[in-house]
Amino acid sequence: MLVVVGAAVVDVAGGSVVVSRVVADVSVVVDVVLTAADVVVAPASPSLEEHAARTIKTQMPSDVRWRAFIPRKGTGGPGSTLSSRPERRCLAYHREAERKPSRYLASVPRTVSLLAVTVLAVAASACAHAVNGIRIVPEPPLDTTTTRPMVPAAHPLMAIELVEVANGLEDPVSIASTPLLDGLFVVEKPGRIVRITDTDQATVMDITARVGWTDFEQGLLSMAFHPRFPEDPRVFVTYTNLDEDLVLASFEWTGDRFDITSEEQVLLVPQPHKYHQGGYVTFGPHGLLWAAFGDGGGIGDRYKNGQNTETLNGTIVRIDVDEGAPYSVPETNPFVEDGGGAPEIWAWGLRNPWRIAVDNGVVIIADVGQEGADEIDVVPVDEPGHNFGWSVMEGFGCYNAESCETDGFTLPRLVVDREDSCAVIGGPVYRGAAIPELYGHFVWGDYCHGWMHSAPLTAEGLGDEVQWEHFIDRIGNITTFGLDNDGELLVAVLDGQVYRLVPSR
Ligand SMILES: [Ca+2]
Repeated sequence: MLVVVGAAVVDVAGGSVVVSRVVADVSVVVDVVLTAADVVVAPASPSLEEHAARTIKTQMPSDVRWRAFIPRKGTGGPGSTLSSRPERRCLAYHREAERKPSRYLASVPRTVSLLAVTVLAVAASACAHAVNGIRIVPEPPLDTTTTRPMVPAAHPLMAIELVEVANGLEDPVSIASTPLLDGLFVVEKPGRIVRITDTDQATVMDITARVGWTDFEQGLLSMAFHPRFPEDPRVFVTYTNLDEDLVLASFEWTGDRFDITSEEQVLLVPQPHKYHQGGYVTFGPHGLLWAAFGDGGGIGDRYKNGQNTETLNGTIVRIDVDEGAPYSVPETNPFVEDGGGAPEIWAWGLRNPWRIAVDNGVVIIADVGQEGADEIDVVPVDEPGHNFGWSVMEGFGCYNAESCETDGFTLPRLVVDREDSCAVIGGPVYRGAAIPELYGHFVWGDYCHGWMHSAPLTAEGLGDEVQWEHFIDRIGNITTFGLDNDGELLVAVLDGQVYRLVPSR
């Protein structure tokens, strides 16, 4: 059995499949002839080299695209050892399959890497008769099912480019903008906000002396301008204070900076541990403030905050910062009328919702998981009271339970497979003009692996996931997405850069 994935020109002749030539800078498998019965088609992956993916035109009669992934020339792969002698060629396949998986893992997504190795192993197997004395051991069969449909072949977007907007930032973790002020505002985790314009990069708030952080997930974490800014000059931020508890506070804009003497504390969320602050703050319909808080840490919800509705740990909070001192709660919050939990809570059962998006009638929560899966949860903005299940559940499975009924829990719309991720970074819903193909898409990425994906908002929540590896190389440690004043998409990486994403056609 040959799993054919990737980029090659394939001919069909007399019921056999001839992998006869490979495009451009992809090295070559010559004349591997198999019968159709020997071949299984894997879902074409958009994570292949975009060049090669565009070049492949051959369609099989079944309207299935046939591809083969072959490593590049000049990297020690079979292309560099090709010979007219079948024995040498097969030996090269064999060696490649046996010895080189790590190189593929470094250069392409894991799934594709494994498939590539499998192709090589099976290619070796297919011509084992020519390699006397060498035992060929193919990789185990692969599960070729996928929950990530490929980008439609007709997709006109060929690439997305990163245009550097700023660099030299210290641990940028949040990006904000407001139409009434030029530039971007970037949160540096140690406790600063930096304003970035076309001509300047200046610190406009520095509360490093008030920010306590002894571990990675703490610090100044996010900011959001009041929706009536600058009539209401407040920006709302979250940070871990010197007691390492999470603070939601406001500061006032003075015209060229935020006045740190104007701080008003809105919420204090005690943190039992150093991890899982969540900490995102944003505004939604009717000018209400939304904030996402993590379970407070400890592996596996040690403090059992996920299902504890008396604490704000592990919840989405919705409050009104225009009424009350320092806030009031809308009467439609789930525990306002009948009790049973903190009145600020809008939803709960979350582990580490580092980012949420409140957009166009829905709330999208990117909740970083413990072990099995990160979640993307999507619920209507006018449906308070969802319980997302942590830590009874993680993703679609049980976590702190031998068995669990899903009754009463809102299951994720999508889970991010941990095979190729470590922490989901939720973004906004893109509504800019530069990349119309992505209009209305919710965007997310992975902190460790630097990939970006998106999916369109639909009546059901989210449509088919689009893997951007087709469009753009992986980047560094993605910490946050953001939007500029024009609604165009930005992304920041921990190394200190902020990029604008622009199309290339
Ligand atoms: Ca959940």
